[in-house]
Amino acid sequence: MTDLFTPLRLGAIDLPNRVVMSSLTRNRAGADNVPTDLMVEYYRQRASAGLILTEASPVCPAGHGYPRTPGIHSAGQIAGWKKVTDAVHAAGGRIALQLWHVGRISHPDLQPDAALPVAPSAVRPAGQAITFTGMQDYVTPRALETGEILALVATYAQAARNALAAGFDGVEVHGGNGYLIDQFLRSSTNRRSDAYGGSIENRARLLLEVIAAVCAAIGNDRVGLRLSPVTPFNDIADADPQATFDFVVGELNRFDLAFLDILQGTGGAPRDEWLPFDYARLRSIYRGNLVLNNGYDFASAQQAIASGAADAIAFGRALLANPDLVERFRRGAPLNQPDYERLYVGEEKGYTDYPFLDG
Ligand code: 8OZ
Repeated sequence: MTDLFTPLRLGAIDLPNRVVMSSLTRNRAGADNVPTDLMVEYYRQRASAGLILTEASPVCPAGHGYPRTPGIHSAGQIAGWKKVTDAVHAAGGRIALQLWHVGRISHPDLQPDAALPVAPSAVRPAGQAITFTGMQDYVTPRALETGEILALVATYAQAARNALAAGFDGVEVHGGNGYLIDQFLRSSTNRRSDAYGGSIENRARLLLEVIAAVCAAIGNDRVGLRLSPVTPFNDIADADPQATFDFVVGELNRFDLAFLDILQGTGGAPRDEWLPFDYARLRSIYRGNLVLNNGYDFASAQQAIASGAADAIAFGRALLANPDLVERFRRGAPLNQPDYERLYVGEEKGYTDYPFLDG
């Protein structure tokens, strides 16, 4: 029987098990958003996961929207990530970098030259940005001009090449959670009248061009994609998420990606409060490897694999708090609980100090 401990090949990446570490923002990068030695230790500790997906990593300076998020656009950042990938590989693991651009979820205080954040349309998000001087209201972003999109797509491709130069086994394009690509996909944030707005086909154009460019840059068998069809995070909504994502997933088939990673549900809401969405339908449309994510425990993950609902399961909170999660699952051992006060602060506390089973 296929279960979480059955090896799996995702494109060019061979996983010894189907426990994937979900991308988790932790805000512990150093000066100039360079990965630190503490980050090396954090990822090294989690190398027994089948595949680590790193925290989201901005593809360019304008892609940043939070303090201390490690980029993949400078030589120093590439060198910092190389220490991470070397450590994970030396510990027997595999690691892919999540490519990120926040779009409108930023603030001039976090942008080069204090510029306005960019977005598909000048639609201001509700809520506040976390800046170096505290919380500040989001601003109305500047709508990207059609003529800027080619360079934006090329930026993702260059970031993917940077990721391979840094020793990553692959990349995951962040297409979810209300960030730039998702802002293009959704009717609530995309009011464009050019070829990148209006119909579902047009709203999906940026995503599909980014995927094509990243595949051309590093090979389709090292490229994954994160989508989150009904998460309302970052003030995003869609008139018809099922139609949008049925179309997107159908189009993705032509790229033969390493994997598609779907964040299910509606933020942290319990399962019975998730907005309606038919994930089995996506599964039936999509012909590649599917990773599902959100609130799985050992039993529900085993069930999802056994039933064929997913090929692998991504764990966020569980792997954050249990570096040896795979071994704990194997032994049926109890799990450490995450320290929610220290998700985004605390340096080593709540980060590299979670106990292993064997001390
Ligand atoms: C939590 C805090 C900041 C960013 C995401 C990259 O939700 C994030 C993120 C999560 O995808």
